[in-house]
Amino acid sequence: MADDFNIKDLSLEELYQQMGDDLYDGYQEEVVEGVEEALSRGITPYHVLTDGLVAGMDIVGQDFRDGILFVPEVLMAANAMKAGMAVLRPLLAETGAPIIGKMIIGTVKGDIHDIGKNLVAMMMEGAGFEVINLGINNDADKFMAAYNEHKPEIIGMSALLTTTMPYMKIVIDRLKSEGIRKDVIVMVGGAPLNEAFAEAIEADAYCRDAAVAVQTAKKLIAIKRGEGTRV
Ligand code: B1M
Repeated sequence: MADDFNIKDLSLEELYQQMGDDLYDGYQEEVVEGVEEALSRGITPYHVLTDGLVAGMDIVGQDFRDGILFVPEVLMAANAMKAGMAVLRPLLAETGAPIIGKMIIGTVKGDIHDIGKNLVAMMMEGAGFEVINLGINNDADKFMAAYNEHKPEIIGMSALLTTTMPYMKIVIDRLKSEGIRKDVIVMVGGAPLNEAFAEAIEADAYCRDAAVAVQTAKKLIAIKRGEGTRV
């Protein structure tokens, strides 16, 4: 961030714009500063996340797609995004809500995108779920091992590439062959997915974003426990 102005003088809209610019430029410290400034104005962590950070990352995504940004710059932006998310994570998690379920979540084999998956994990924690985050590049063995160790009600999978999304079906087929498919709720998400894909691979739900993931998890857990569909 340039030294010739004070972020405290910016309107909220200008502050978000500045955060987006800093994210785009991969300026970690400045992104953190922007997040802290927005929080100090009483903006909720959720809104700082979605209106500040995620909105900024959308621009990075568009320019990556259009060949304006390349992998090194996008990686720097991703790291700046993570620095901002690190400030928000404890705040999103500290709702004091009782644990309402357990989830394991990971990005599938061949895929190293983890920002969206981490965001889902953060929001689920904030909603009262215990979340075991398996990280990136998880094959079916890793999902199975984590399932056997933690016995979660929900398995969440993330994929950001059209080439890696089919791997979700391999994990689901493995759950079937191990005889545990009916015991666990499978939720999937990631930018290239949609409802039809989730249905085709026999996942229980496609989640467009982190907020939908939370709502869907609550709903499906309630149904699984025979508590009806109201959440
Ligand atoms: Co990559 N990349 N990338 N990338 N990258 C995309 C995905 C791409 C769409 C960019 C583009 O061309 N416009 C494109 C994929 C094209 C395609 O498959 N059709 C692409 C490509 C091609 C690649 C490489 C192949 C580039 C190369 O090497 N030539 C390479 C692949 C590496 C690999 O995985 N093997 C690559 C690498 C990278 C970086 C390492 C530089 C970096 C990742 C850093 C990181 O994650 N730590 C990166 C990034 C940052 C992106 C973009 C720009 C942004 C992704 C992101 O973080 N979005 C992305 C463009 C885009 O998506 N518009 C792109 C923000 C995040 C909050 O959103 O992840 O969608 P998202 O998550 C959302 C929802 O999707 C949903 O909720 C989240 C929060 O609301 N959701 C879930 C996600 N997971 C969920 C799981 C759930 C539920 C909901 O479980 C229940």
